[in-house]
Amino acid sequence: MNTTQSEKLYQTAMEYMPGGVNSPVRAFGSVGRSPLFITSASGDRITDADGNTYIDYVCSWGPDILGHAHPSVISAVKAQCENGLTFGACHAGEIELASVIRSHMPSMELIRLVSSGTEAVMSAVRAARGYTGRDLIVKFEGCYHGHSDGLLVKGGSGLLTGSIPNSAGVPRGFTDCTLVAAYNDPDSVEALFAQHPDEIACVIVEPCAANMGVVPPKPGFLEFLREITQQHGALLLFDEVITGFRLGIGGAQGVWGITPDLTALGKIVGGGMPLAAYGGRREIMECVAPLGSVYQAGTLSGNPIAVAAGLATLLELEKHPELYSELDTKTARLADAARTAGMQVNRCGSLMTVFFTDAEVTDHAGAMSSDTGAYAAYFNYLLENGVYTAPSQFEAMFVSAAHTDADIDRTCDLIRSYA
Ligand code: KE4
Repeated sequence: MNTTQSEKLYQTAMEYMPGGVNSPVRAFGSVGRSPLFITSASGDRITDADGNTYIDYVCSWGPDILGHAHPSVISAVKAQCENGLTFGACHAGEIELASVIRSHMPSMELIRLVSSGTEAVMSAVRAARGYTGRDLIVKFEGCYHGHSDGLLVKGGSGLLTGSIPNSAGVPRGFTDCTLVAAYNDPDSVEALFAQHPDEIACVIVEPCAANMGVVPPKPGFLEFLREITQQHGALLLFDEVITGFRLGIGGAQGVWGITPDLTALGKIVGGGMPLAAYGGRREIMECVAPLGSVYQAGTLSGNPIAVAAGLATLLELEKHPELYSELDTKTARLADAARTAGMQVNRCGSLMTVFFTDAEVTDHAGAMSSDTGAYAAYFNYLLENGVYTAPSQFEAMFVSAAHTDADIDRTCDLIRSYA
């Protein structure tokens, strides 16, 4: 496969951007090759600077659930562009998008639009602290919630101590209020509440983890989190940046029938444009400025172009409810092919990860036991054969409505023939 142009572009990019990229995972560091530079995408295909076309299972890390360049989204964005790109003022589209979001996630009684998942989660955590008057938060090892300082942590020794930063540039004090539990391990959460009664503002969780590879919640785990937070006056914050509108039109909270106090959304809700959102119970969100004293703001929050893309995407999802069962069937076929090839597979709806380990992966430790070198070889085998999957073991494959049966079949054949 000729990737000469991408390699040239990469060399030049490194003169301008750290590692030549604007987000680390794009650097292909863990799969041992220089990154592709993409020039165009349509449906379930992307094309790189050398003219190579791939069946795309990254889907821009989730936003492209309809496939790339969906006509309805493109026309909505083009139409809005003619009216101006940004006003820094209120516009009716914000109301329409917020009302569509709330119609599918009624737990989000009040909603604030922002520009990235990181911003959504960071702001929701601040709202939780402002509302409860408590400082501590609990997150789970292996879950990723964006790059705000207090969430760039790894478990302290034995998990019961304050966390330690897992990024340079984050002062130790910024993570002292972040406690880390083990995903799918209720005892680790019980222990933190026992040690810090009445001090925990919220528990933040990916309702289906997808940043250590896909690790679904064990039966009862989310219900347990709902109960223990209610018992202790803490809030439950669902980070649905990936699962929102992905697992169903009502997100993970719709699939499992759990009402969180706060939700963060991203990716699909912006339809491929920089838009995310957080929201929750009215009395919590009424703490947010200008109503309340929790400050949060953004020049491009609720940007008209991003709102147009997000709204067009959600309206398409509403028009085609059958899409979710079709996504489930397509992804189940990919999972079956991977299991036939001897891989460990975790799947939740149209999210999937293959692991190269003998043991079932149900938590961070299990994910870390997988052979990342074997994953890199698998990634490159698929890429050389025209299939672009996540360039990291600890990410997810995303399937879109645009993935044709022929392309799913072709991918399954490739996976099955991978020995
Ligand atoms: P952004 O700031 O990247 O829009 O969203 C942060 C975020 C928050 N919560 C969850 C559950 C997320 O998965 C993310 C971001 N996801 C990664 C991929 N796992 C984005 C890709 C990247 O970092 O380049």
